[in-house]
Parts: sequence; structure tokens; C-alpha cells
Amino acid sequence: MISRDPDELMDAAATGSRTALARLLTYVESGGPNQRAVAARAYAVPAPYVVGLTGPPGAGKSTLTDALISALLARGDLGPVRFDELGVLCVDPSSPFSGGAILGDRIRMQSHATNDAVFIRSMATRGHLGGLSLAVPDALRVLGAAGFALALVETVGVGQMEVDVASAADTTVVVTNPGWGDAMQANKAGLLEVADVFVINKADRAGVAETRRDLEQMLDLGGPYEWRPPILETIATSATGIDSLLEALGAHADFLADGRLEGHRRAQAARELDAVIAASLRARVRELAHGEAYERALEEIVAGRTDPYRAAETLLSEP
Ligand SMILES: Nc1nc2c(ncn2[C@@H]2O[C@H](COP(=O)(O)OP(=O)(O)OP(=O)(O)O)[C@@H](O)[C@H]2O)c(=O)[nH]1
Ligand SMILES: [Mg+2]
Repeated sequence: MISRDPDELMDAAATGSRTALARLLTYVESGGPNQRAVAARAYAVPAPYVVGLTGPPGAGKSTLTDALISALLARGDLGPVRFDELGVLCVDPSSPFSGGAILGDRIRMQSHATNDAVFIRSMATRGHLGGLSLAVPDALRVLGAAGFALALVETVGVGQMEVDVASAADTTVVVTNPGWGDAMQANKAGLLEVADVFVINKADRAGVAETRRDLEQMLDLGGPYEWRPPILETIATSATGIDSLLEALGAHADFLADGRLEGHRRAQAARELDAVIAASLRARVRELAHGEAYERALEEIVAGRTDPYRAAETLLSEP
């Protein structure tokens, strides 16, 4: 029988138990006291180096991730990062239970399902107070505590929530396809913020040059860059362009390792802390809105005996 105790599970995960690791990640998704206990242990261990892949549905992220897994395992390093085991998280913020993604991703990454050096998991949120934008960083920490030095995170979509999830990565790859210049243009602000590497996947299709031109123009509008995101072309289905992609990922990891990773991690920590504070305050608001004092305050406001500002001050000052 596997333990239910977060501390025992942590010890088991650290010595290689995948069952323990899976249960810890379920705790992370579910929120509550177990999630808090897991976080207390997991954040005491350095986070793994994280490569995030994000992009519109169907861009080929899972196929690309699959090809990257093979190439990474063959090398055993990514720039300065050495690893024995590879953790992979698949995240679909638009679907609360990642139903479709689980099936699709599992099939796409089937070739690695039985490889002990790879751990693949679809992430959903079932109650974590901060949703996926906190559950994913927590899960990455758990992978770190379980001994993974490198993790890949596939996130479906290019909206604000996906950008939030993507910001948990150290190197973020934005995956596009030929002919999707306009769609990317519409999201350029968020994408420019997170993209360290652009990939035009499905380069076997027409329109690669136009998409490259669109992306270059988009990049020209931004900057100046200490690191200008390179634009690579891949055909994930035949693993074409994967070596160049790995070179680019390694180069970016080197770039960060050259004195920038600490600042990057500090910015991540600030985003996480802000998100936890915001989520806690929202929970407090919901709690207040269900209390008797709140009902009394409403009556007072309606009767003209107080105003919402004074009423809020009074409510918040109560223990
Ligand atoms: N022609 C072509 N098809 C590709 C390429 N890469 C992926 N595909 C196909 O595109 C489809 C979607 O691939 P996935 O890897 O599931 O894409 P995804 O971005 O992970 O999809 P979601 O997770 O659902 O957003 C599959 O049918 C792939 O076989 C490519 O380079 N060329
Ligand atoms: Mg996918």
C-alpha cells in the first residue's frame, strides 16, 4: 500500500517511486492541506530547468515534444543542464480536466511511455487556489524534489492564461505553423513577452517564408534585445530540425546561466508570490461576502447609514 502522507510520499518520490510522484502531483492539483505540505517540502529543493512549449491547438507541440524527448535523452544535456531523467507536463488551461489533451498527448508520446527515464503527466486543476498558473510551478518543484534536473511543459493556447503558465519556464518556445502569421500578430504583446525561441513547425507546408517574415517584423518592432528570439523551422513528424532546435534551446540556457538565471528566478518567484497573495485575498473576499457582518453592512449601505468604503474598511479590520 502506498502512503497518503505527503512527507513519506516525498521521500519515496526522491528515491524513484513514480507512484509516489503521481500522487504528489494529484495533491498539487487538488489544493488544500496536502498541497501545502507538498509545497513546503518541494520549495526547499532547487527547481529543475524548465523548457516550455506553447502555441495554438494542433500546432504540433506534442509531436515536437516527443521528438525533443528522444533527442534530449540521446544527449543527456541541454546547454549547461545535465540530467538523467526527463519530466514532461502537458497543460491545457482551456479545459478544466484536460480530457482531450490527456488522450492526444499520451498517444503522441506513446513511444516514451514505458521508458523509465521519462515521466509524462497531464496537469489539470481540481481545486488549487491559484489554478494552473500556480499548480504548474508547484508541480515543477515537485519534479525537482524528485530528482529531475530538466522538465518540458507543453501548454495549449496563446492567451493570457497560457502566457501565465508559460512564465513558469526558463526557456519558452512558441510553436507556430506556416500561414498563421495573422493569428500570431494578434497576440504579439503576450508572445513577445514570453518567447525565447520561435518554431515554425509543419515546415513541410506552404507559407513558411511569409510566417518567418511576419515573425521577424514583429520582433523588429520590439527590442532592443539582449537575446533576440531565433526563428527555427521544424517538421516534427519526421524529427527534421530538432538538432538545430536543441542547439537554440541550449544557447538560451547558456545565455541565462551567464549570470541571468538568478534574476529570472527572482522574477518568477515574485509572480508566484503575487499570485498566491491575490488568490488568498480573493478567497478572503468570498469568505467575507458570506458572513453576517457583510449582510449587516449591506443593510447599512442601502439605508444610507454608511458607504461602501467605510463598510469595507470595517469588514477588513475585523479578525
Ligand atoms: N504535416 C505535418 N504535420 C504535423 C507536423 N507536426 C505535427 N503534425 C500533425 O499535426 C497534428 C497535431 O499534432 P500535435 O502534436 O497533437 O499538436 P499539438 O500542438 O500538441 O495539439 P494540442 O495539444 O491539441 O494543441 C497531428 O496530426 C500531427 O501528426 C509537421 O511537422 N508536419
Ligand atoms: Mg498536444
